[in-house]
Amino acid sequence: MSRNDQKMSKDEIFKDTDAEAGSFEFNKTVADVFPDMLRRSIPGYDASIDAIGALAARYVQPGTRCYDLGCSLGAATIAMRRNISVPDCEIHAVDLAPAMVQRCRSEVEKLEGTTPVSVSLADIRDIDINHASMVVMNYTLQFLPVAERVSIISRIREGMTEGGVFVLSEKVADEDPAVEALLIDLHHEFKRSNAYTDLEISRKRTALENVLIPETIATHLERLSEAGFAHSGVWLKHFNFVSIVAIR
Ligand code: GEK
Repeated sequence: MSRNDQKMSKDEIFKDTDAEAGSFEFNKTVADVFPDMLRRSIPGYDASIDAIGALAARYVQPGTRCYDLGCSLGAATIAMRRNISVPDCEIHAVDLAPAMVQRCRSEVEKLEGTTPVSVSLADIRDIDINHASMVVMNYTLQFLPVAERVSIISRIREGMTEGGVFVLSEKVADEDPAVEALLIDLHHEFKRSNAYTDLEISRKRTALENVLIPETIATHLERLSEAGFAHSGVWLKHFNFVSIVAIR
């Protein structure tokens, strides 16, 4: 399956739903429309997946593991698998949502290639990370409690091989309130241009409140440095969405 082959059912979740329906959940309804939702909602999403492929070709070391943490339907897993050019690697994809894991497994089964892939239903906070030359958290850390983020990043760094790469993509907040307001506005304009209505945008925003908690770029870079990553930097920024690369 490629990005372009993924079944693209249209995301209309917040079109008819009552605004008071509750917090956002990664359930079957979301899984069914997920590729469409991500592409119409996250500026830079496709670029992040392309870069994960390019980084896999460059950084994955023979005989090591690759992790896709918060894999959803496996777009990053598929990008890694297509681009790993060294022998004896394994890819471990992990997600907490049963609907995501079920669909991810069926997408992975369709893949050709030699690198074995396991898809696990698990909480990122409970898994072991060992001998990893590549770890991806593509728009996932933002859903974990802020207080637990430092220990997750430290465990990732500890489980990585020397010279391994960590890709961290996130929605971020800006320190400057005026810039923050502008970036939110530009993001909403991006969504309107992708055929979401104002009502859908505002309902989704309410549903994500206290579920998706963005931090500043400075906070992410400081945390990576404190966790012991030798190098880190933003390689992609589109409005209030970034992708950071860190090297152990
Ligand atoms: C992509 N990376 O297409 N443990 C495991 N999974 C979790 C946890 C947790 N504690 N919390 C949330 N998730 C994908 C996109 S989506 C991004 C990632 C978005 C999972 C959750 O179930 C969902 O599948 C994923 O993280 C976030 O590149 O929806 O904006």
